[in-house]
Amino acid sequence: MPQQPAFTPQELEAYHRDGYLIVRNFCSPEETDKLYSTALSDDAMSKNALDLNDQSGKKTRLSLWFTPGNDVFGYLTRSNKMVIRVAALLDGDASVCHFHSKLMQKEPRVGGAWEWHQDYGYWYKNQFMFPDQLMSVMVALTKADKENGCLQVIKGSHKLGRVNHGFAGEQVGADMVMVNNALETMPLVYAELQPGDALFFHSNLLHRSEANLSDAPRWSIISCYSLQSNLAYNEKSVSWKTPINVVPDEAILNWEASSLSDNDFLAKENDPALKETGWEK
Ligand SMILES: O=C(O)CCC(=O)C(=O)O
Repeated sequence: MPQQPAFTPQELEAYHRDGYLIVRNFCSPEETDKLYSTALSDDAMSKNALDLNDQSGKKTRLSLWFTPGNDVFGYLTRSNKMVIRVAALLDGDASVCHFHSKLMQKEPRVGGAWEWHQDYGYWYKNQFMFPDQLMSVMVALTKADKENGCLQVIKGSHKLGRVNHGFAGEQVGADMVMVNNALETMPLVYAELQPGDALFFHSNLLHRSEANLSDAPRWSIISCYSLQSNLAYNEKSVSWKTPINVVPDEAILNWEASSLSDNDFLAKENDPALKETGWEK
């Protein structure tokens, strides 16, 4: 049976104009429940969590791994519905590869902020050549709204190209002169998501999020993708240049899933680059 096109022409136009696109109900309630309950219960996820300080010293927690495996998150990131959408949005015909995924764990009342940045502000140091061949997909595992620190984006800011970035706490932050100029010029949008919604965004889209001062957790998974044609001259991991082994969507719910302990998690203390220059997203 021929595949449905991943997006309508209007959706593609919106992504290229705005630098992001929200797909509501990208994951069904059953898929979202399975992902969230695995995230909460799998020991490997909490054992491999990194706490990063924002500028005010508030901690934000994440676990990051490179190779998408045969676990429920691997099935999500390798699912046909994900890969065909990413392929439709990236600039080129080469195979889609998975750079890394992160489980973002913004805990109630403590989950720290993310400073204004472009993902390519981090990935430039990995020497990826083409920002139009890089993107991220955030899938909400809980609701994300203004109260619990949802992502904020500057609509259309991917068209600025990469702006300068420096350090902000243990994070990398964009030059605030350019951010303020962008805020004067383009709309600020709160990307509020319901569990299961997905936000697809360009690697040069300026975005941030505030601390989670609410009583509700704000958990999400962010997967970052590149095309095989996009060489990274300073990146040690290998999944970014390995075409994704795509699985059917039903794998998320129905295939036997292995533990996350098989994943190649990033460890803050073991990575000399992290010690020297801040963490690698
Ligand atoms: O999860 C968040 O609030 C922000 C994360 C983020 O900006 C990123 O990973 O690029």
